[in-house]
Amino acid sequence: MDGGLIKVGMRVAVLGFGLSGQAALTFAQKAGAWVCVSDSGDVARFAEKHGTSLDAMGVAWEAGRHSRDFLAGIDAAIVSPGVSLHQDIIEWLVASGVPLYGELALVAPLLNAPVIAVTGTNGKTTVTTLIGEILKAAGNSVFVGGNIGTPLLRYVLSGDRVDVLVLELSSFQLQLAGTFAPKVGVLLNITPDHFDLHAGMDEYAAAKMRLFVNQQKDDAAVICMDDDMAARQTARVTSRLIAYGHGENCQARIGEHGARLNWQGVGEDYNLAGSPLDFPIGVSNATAAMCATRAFGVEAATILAALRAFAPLPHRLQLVREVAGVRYIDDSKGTNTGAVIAALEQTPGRVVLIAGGRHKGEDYRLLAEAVANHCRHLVLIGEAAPLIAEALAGVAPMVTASDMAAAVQMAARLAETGDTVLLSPACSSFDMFRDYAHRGQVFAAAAGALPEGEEP
Ligand code: UMA
Repeated sequence: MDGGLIKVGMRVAVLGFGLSGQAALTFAQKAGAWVCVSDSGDVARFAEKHGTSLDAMGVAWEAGRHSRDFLAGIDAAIVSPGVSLHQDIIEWLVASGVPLYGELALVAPLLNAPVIAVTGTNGKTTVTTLIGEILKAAGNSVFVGGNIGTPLLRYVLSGDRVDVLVLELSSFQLQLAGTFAPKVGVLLNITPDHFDLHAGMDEYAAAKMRLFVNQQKDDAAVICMDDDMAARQTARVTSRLIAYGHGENCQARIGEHGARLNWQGVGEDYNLAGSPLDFPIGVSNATAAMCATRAFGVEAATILAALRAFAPLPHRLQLVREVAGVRYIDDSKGTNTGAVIAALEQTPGRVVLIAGGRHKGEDYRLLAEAVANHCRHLVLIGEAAPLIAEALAGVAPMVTASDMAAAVQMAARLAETGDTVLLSPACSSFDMFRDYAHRGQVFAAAAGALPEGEEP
């Protein structure tokens, strides 16, 4: 197999052995490299989960740390997205002249189909899924992957050939992207997130902008002008800019229930009234997808039909129960302050907000205005509960719950008729749950277990 940057006989270390790292191991082995694995996770758990199979394959491994002794003498390191670049071992590897490759850097020289790639703090999964659906409706064979769950290396390893790859890309994946260049790149927004692994907002924005740096002049850069930080980045774009948003100068101008796209001098109307995407963020996401697929050559009528047929994704502002006049909404994917603010702004009536989980370095004071305007009460869970309580002291009344079931029961007692109990945590889930989907399922189960009862 042609391994591109990974050559026969190279000594390669895979850093981080999750979904990406496992695909990277197979890829590097198939490319003929000698491969070892280094994972900083708990030694006993790693040994139990992976030790036997790695030993059987003759793959050297270490867990519990990334050590110089173990990594000495390697020719290249394949770095998983969750591995922070701000750690001594990375600095040491760089100083030792060891090239660091992310998944995108590895696949860039090997891709056999054009790519549409989506990044942004919030909305990536929805827009990526929408683009995939539109392209399928237009008769294309499509691989949808990346941060959405299937490593891109799995596609390369499969030997498949599709018409187009649609990728959701995180800032972590874009950091070590090498020569990767999408035919169409989409930037939705840049609001604070992931300060556990990024040094700050500038580094985070710079990582997102790597999406566009290797594009050719006739490639397309679809960027949302409603987001200040994203709009400011357009000065750095050298490919074909397709600006969308509410502003007069946008090529795709968002209205109340849809958007008007100016395409080669002709105005095209995309009316989403009455469809599942007919709410402010839904229309914005739909507009991003319409610009991306129109730039890819899909006909307007096909795009509109696919947009109108789209079913919303789970754990994103998903209504899971209505009982005693109170709506229970699962927005477990709301893992940063920007997502929570958007969720609160879109929820009618007063909200009892369940928030908290694993802290990712964000400043929860950013929530103050939206919480003051929309929340009747806060119910805090998880490791970040004390930090959120401190940041929002005096903004809204609050209680702390020990687990999700208790949080939902407390929220049910605090909510009044017409209110919404909203799970939108502003944090990751890993302190209490397997992942955000598991957190959403536990929330829905707890809401489902509430007695029918009287109106509150
Ligand atoms: N690890 C180390 N060293 C470190 C940190 C972690 O060895 O310094 C180890 C951990 O012990 C663990 C492994 O790395 O064993 C986990 O690797 P990873 O965090 O890179 O995760 P993967 O399982 O490879 O999944 C990654 C993406 N995860 C992250 O970016 C954190 C998945 O996105 C993605 O679906 C998958 O690749 C396939 O492409 C998830 C995610 O949470 C959904 N993304 C973040 C988000 O959406 O907010 C960015």
